[in-house]
Amino acid sequence: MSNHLFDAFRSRMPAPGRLLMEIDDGRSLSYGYMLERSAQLAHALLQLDVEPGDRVAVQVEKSPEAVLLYLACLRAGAVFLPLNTAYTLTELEYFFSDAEPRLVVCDPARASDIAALAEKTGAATLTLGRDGQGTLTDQASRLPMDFHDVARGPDDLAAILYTSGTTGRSKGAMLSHENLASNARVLVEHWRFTGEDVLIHALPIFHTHGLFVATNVILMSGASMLFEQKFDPARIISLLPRATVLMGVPTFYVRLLQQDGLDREAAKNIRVFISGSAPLLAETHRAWRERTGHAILERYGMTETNMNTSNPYQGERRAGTVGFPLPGVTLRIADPDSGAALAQGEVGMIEVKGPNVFGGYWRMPEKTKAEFRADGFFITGDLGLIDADGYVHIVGRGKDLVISGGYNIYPKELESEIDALDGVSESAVIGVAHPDFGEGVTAVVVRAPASRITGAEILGAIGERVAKYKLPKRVIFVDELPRNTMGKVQKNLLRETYKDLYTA
Ligand code: MLC
Ligand code: AMP
Repeated sequence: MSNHLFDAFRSRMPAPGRLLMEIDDGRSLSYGYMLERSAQLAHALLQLDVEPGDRVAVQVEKSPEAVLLYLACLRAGAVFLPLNTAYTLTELEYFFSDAEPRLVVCDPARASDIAALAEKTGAATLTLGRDGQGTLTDQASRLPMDFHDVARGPDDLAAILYTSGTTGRSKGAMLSHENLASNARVLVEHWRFTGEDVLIHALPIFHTHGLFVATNVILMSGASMLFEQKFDPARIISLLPRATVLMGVPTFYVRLLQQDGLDREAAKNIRVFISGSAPLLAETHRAWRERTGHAILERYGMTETNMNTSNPYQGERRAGTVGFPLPGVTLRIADPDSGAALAQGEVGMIEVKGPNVFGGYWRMPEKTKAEFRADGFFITGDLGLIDADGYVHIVGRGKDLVISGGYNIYPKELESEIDALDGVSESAVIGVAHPDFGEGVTAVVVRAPASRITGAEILGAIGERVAKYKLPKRVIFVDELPRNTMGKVQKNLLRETYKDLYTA
């Protein structure tokens, strides 16, 4: 047996001397170097007793070495478990206890705190810094530069990515080698990637977009990337003439439009601009076309399913739509309650099936069962319709979720944290239109009787426990929350009341 995903990359790999990444610190890294260094890291994993199927939890700053570690995990048969660098120790403690990793790799600056947490679940802790240095690299640098990849079949796990849930507890989405390989193959074909492409990679590499959509597509086409530690709009403009593709969340495009240097001349070498992870406003699509002459290609995916739909490469890229189901993906619009298929044009639950769709949530068979129909379709929680020309439109969400700058925030998690504070009676967290982040997390809070708790105090208290990007941009105090006759908080009324909060 072969190693399903890594062999797929290998089969498309160019000559060892070809460039894989040019990094913003001036370094360049070839395909040959990637093979040698990921082999050394894979040896190190085996030395650390990582066995096939063991989880390797990784919370490190973006660096080329972090990508090599992902590849080493694949080659060693381990399950890669990337974690947002913004996660607090409270959040990490939950992930470690749930996933029970064999090994935790973290930034040197956080090593002592994280090692103490990891120890509780019996995991060893090694470090990997932004500059690529750390105890893991030290150990790997003494090991052989070739490695016999551990056999892994299509259904074996390649990665677990945690996604928050409507109940406030995060769930680990289990992604197989074939989930990732099939999607990367389809995207390479659909978006016409070749070995000549140069992608500007400015996304974080701990979520689906930057890790699988961007990185896997490059590896699957033998192309290269300009690998940026951070999204810096002025720098992205300066890189455009040397690149052929940019992938980003809508906030990237909104911020780039604020740059003077964005024009047709700057964008003339670009083959395609791709957007996803959150809705791209039709207004941004139009403004981009006016400035650059390019219609942004919008696609739709999620952690559990990888990419589901895409606007066409050739053909009309329609603003406000996410295009057509990708080859191999079946998408239907169903009645949210019964699951019965709805007629074309009707709004309902978006459900998908295909080789891209994950196998289930880690150690949560009941939650997994609840999110699949009996005939195998996954219930995305997104509401949409298919128009007369077959374009899929996302018109809302059946799940209580806020997407801010491409990051998902589940209100339930924040409400539980806020409600637990002394001085708070209850709260409702909503998303409100925000010019930069798309939606701004907003907390509407009812104080407890005689309490004088302030917004700053609330943010200070929960800021110790949840990642910074989840924190409400505003806290609003009210006497009571609007409720329907069943006693349920009417978030639609709150969203309406505060709709101009960030734009007025
Ligand atoms: C940063 N902050 C955010 C935020 N990002 N707040 C809300 N939403 C966000 N997305 C906070 C910071 O902590 C900081 O707080 C303040 O906002 C200002 O930070 P900044 O310097 O403006 O932020 P920046 O570092 O520039 O980050 C913005 C960003 C980043 C848009 C570049 O959020 C980003 O890279 N987003 C991409 C997320 C992504 O990859 N999503 C894909 C998920 S996969 P303070 O208090 O310090 O001022 C998926 C599936 C699919 O969804 O289909 O792809
Ligand atoms: P995540 O759980 O982080 O993978 O986020 C997935 C969610 O992001 C989806 O369920 C959608 O709600 C949303 N999403 C992704 N791409 C788009 C898009 N192009 N338009 C609208 N929503 C999107």
